[in-house]
Amino acid sequence: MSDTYPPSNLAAIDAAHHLHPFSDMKKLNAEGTRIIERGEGVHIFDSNGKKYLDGFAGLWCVNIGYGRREIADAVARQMNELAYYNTFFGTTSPPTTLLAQKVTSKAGPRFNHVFFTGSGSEANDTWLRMARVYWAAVGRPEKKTVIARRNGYHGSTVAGASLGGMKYMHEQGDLPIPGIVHIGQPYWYGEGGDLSPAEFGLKVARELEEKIDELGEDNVAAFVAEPVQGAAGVIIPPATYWPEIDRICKARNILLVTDEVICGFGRLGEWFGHQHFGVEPDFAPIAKGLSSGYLPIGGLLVSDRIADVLIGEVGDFNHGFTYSGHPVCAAAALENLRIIEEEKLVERVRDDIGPYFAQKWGALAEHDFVGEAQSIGLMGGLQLAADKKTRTRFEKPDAIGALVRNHALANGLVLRATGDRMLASPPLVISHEEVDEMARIARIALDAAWKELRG
Ligand code: PXG
Repeated sequence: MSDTYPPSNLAAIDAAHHLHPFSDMKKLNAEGTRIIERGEGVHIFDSNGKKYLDGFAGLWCVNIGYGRREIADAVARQMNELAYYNTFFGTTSPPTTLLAQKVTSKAGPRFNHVFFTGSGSEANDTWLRMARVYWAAVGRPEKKTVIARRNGYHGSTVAGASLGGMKYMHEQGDLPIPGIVHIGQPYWYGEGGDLSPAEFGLKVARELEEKIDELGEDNVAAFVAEPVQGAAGVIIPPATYWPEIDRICKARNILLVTDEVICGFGRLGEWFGHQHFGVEPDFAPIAKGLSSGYLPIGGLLVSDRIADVLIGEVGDFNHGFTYSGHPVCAAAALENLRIIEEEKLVERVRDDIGPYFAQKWGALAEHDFVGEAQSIGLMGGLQLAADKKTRTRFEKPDAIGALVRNHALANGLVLRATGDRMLASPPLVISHEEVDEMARIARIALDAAWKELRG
């Protein structure tokens, strides 16, 4: 039990007072929450002392692993020096400004500015407004509509959830808001039918062109997508997809937004996902791996095309958050980026642990239960299938994913389930032996679930 927070009845207190995100509270309260007390490297420990390999890096974010003293020290130093100051009225703090320099230096020549936020959702809200401000400033105020994707995830604020394409989110709270429309996702396994992945990639990319035609190019501000869909199930687009999207956005003068909240900071073996796919976005929301989740901080990378107009023509952009550029969060992020650089974690994902993970995760495709096992960098998606030969899916996908996840958990591995897909996104510091361990437990979980289902 934690010495700092001693009550032994935390689960009861939690049930009485705490509403959890994306949770059926009646069910959760009946089952009781798991209380996670400690983290070290790629492992977390619950209040019963049970150890788990965290194959999900918290929530896609703990890129440098748990328990890094350097971050705690940097945070304590900054808190003692200056715990808070804002960036609104002509002020900044040293770590905030240095973080702006550092993070833009990793994003390639087109990005020289960042707008800080407290989260990925706020970063998405920020570009939605900034894109419309940009088009108005260049004399195209009618370019307002944004095209996003079915099953995209861009956060939980009103704009974030509207940009996202999760039906179960739109159903709550009267979303999406006007001015946001959705096209298909490059999910070949589930939706590609008889087309080859390459053909399907082109087909769904061209839905963007069709939607632009339908709306009128003069009315469309931007297209937003995650380089690889995360929450939807680690959906890795066919190789034909991104080059076609990039071509269409350029040809039709539509801003391209790559939401890098998950893919940024080494997850795909490059600093940012758009670099992996070789596309040229105008905006890139960031969060998660920016601080490895040690403190909440996000931001919006703003390309020169936009920044030049914003700075040169717009004047005040009437937008910002109390915690935009929070000095302590910035100090944590700065130290996190120093660690990623010093330990060459991005290169490690590209050249060493990413390929090793691909081998071990990919081998899970041999299982009777697994239709497809794909990965990119340290992001893995496992498609469960009722009949892998015919790509037939289970009738109750949520139940199947939850079954595998629960068996993994019981055996000491955290994986996330999205419907009938199992998701992995371990810390970038994971060792080869720990990848072996992940694959070993995943296989045990698949076997146990298979036995439960098929006897
Ligand atoms: N964009 C992307 C691509 C994300 O994955 C956000 C924006 C929003 O970031 P904030 O910091 O506002 O949460 C995210 C967040 C899941 C899950 O179940 C994924 C996220 C958040 C919560 C749950 O996979 N991603």
